[in-house]
Amino acid sequence: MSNNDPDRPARDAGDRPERRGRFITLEGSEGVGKSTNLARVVAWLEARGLEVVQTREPGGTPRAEAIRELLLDPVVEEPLDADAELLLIFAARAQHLARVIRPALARGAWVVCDRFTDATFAYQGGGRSIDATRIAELERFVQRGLAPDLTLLLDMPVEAARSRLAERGGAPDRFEREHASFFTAVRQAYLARAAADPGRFAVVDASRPLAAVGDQIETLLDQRVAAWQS
Ligand code: Z5A
Repeated sequence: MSNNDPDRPARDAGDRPERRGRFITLEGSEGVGKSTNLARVVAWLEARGLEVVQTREPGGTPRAEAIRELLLDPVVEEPLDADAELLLIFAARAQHLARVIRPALARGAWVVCDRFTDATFAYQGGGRSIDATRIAELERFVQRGLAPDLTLLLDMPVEAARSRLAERGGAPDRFEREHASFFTAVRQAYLARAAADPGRFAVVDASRPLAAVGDQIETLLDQRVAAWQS
């Protein structure tokens, strides 16, 4: 396979050889507190003198953020086909990986990302019922073996999370307009992925007060990061 873009890092066979930093993702259904707690993860890492790149999906680069706008825009005249949605998400991810995530990991930075491919398995797989094997094909094609080292899954009942968002206010985006049953399927898909890969996932009870959630996240970071460094 040719690589004509001089900015594109060399293809990473099995990913590890060119990768020095660590990759942490935060996942969960809408309103569980990912964005709020991401700041706590970043602060914990920076307090240990680590270079941290804080980013999000869909998005993380100007072009990927433009794709995010397409995905979230609730244009009702032209519904977005589920396959088109899936491909747009992986197009944004390819750009994000090439421009931000791979270069950061290669220079030894730690990447903390608000959602990544587990969200695709949860939303497009669980929520939209797209076959997981098709999502996994795109995952292999786009990520070439790169996966998070640690995924914090913030979990809580769907209705309680949705009422947090209602309190926050603002116009609902295209996903937020989905019915509660969609988000129940998303939550179940996330929990199934966490159960299947306990070495990478840590499930956090996000229904508790913010301080308690943050404390559990810090305890998990203490345990997991210490294990990596031993
Ligand atoms: N999507 C997809 O379909 N497939 C994919 O592969 C990817 C994404 C990557 C945009 O993501 C949409 O993209 C998303 C799925 C889809 N749509 N949905 N739904 P997003 O991450 O931007 O969307 P989001 O999950 O809706 O983000 P959010 O609304 O900002 O939720 P959050 O980040 O988890 O929560 P928060 O903003 O940190 O907190 C929500 C409110 O609760 C806020 O007022 C906080 O102050 C409050 N909060 C937080 N924690 C607590 C606690 N512990 N107690 C009380 N109140 C709290």
